Amino acid sequence: MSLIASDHFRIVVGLGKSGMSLVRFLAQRGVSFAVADTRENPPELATLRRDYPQVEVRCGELDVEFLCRADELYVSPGLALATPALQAAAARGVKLSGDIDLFARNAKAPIVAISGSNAKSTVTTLVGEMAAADGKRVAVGGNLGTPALDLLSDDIELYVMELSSFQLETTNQLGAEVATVLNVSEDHMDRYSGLPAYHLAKHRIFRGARQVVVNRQDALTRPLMSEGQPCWTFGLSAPDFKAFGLREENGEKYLAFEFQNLMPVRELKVRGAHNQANALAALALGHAVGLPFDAMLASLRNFTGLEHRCQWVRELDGVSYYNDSKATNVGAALAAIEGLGMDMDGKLILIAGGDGKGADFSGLRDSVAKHCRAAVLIGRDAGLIADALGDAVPQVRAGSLDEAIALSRSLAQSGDAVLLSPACASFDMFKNYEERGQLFARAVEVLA
Ligand code: UMA
Ligand code: ADP
Repeated sequence: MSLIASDHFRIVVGLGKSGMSLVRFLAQRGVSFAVADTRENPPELATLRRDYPQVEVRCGELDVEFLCRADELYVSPGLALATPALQAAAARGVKLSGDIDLFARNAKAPIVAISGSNAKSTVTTLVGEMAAADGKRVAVGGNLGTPALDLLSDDIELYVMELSSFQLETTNQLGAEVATVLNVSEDHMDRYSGLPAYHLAKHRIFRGARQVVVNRQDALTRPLMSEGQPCWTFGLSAPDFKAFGLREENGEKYLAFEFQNLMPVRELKVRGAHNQANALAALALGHAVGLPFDAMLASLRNFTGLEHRCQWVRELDGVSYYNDSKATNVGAALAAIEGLGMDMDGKLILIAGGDGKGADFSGLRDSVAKHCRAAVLIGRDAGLIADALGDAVPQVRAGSLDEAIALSRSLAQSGDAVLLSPACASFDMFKNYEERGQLFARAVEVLA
């Protein structure tokens, strides 16, 4: 493989999962490329050196002169486009793009594209299960699990893609069959100048979409510029034309499409109003790509939810314990507090805190006051959450997750629930949210 600078020379910037999928993709197609990463020892360095020893790699601070040898940079999602070296290269005419653009150009089957601040993984998984239940050869991935380029195959009949705002920043033309932004609330404020910039990144998902799905309860999910495509909506209100929603009849609440009741809500195994919204969103997306209702409803009946998302762990002394470690922002924690809080007679003991990513925690105050008996705060930004909650509920600080669990147990009364829903990323105390959730679940399981 030639690595000589030419009109067709690319540089893969970032050597994590996305970067390594780009390397495999470009190498298979005989494209000339090199790799750069700001880290001295990026995660896939050993794999690259073993499998592609001829590829030039530059680790450490990005060198603008080196980047400018390329006509196009494929930038990994973890690296902000605002990074000065990338901007300097762009100013000198180097094109910035990413793996999702390449994926979109090479995918031969329709794409269901799903973004949003919360519920992406849940809805992506559900739509994937619905398509599989209909016998479709479906590939599911993106921000969730397998990087997009590793999913490409001529056999696939449908791609169901979870896309983050980071991935969408470098996506110029997706051309999805149906695209949605499920909801918009603050997240990643350490990377964006504010909510408008984050919102704009998410809305790139609609570029070239043939159909769109919109959340009726969140105006920020409407495409900023309509291209006149068919628009399906979902929301917790009663539906009318082209809409999915909830309808109550004879004391029974149903998931419904237009004027047709599809299935009683009580048949869902997942709890909370937010999960009813997620079921409706998945139905809307599946319907847009022609999945039949019987297969979709069968998947909904079987779905028990994903690990670390409001997952019931056990009951002890009349107190239930829930692991919602995936609640890494305020919007997700609010959905759990309200979703569980409205569904139970007792109160919640909320365990929250960690790396707040620059978030404003004041939005938690009213829901915590309404549904919580106490808040147990952990991690780097415990103080910020404490200030935001003020006197809404009694608060205690814990130095570790184990201490937080012990304190929560002593504060809970029979009929209450202990909810780990941190509203923060985990990196100040744990490897990732999975480790935080697993340690919580394990510690709760061994409580005597
Ligand atoms: N990094 C550097 N220097 C570089 C490149 C990356 O320091 O030159 C750092 C980033 O700041 C980041 C870390 O390395 O902290 C990983 O970044 P990456 O772009 O190499 O990440 P990948 O391993 O390619 O994983 C990415 C997604 N990660 C991010 O967007 C941070 C994964 O989503 C995704 O599963 C994977 O691509 C495959 O598509 C994870 C994630 O946390 C689950 N996503 C965020 C979220 O869900 O909130 C957006
Ligand atoms: P994402 O992939 O967008 O992070 P997940 O499905 O992994 O979404 O869920 C992340 C968090 O969001 C979990 O804590 C979950 O309880 C919460 N959540 C799930 N559905 C919703 C919703 N409709 N609105 C707000 N939060 C939600």
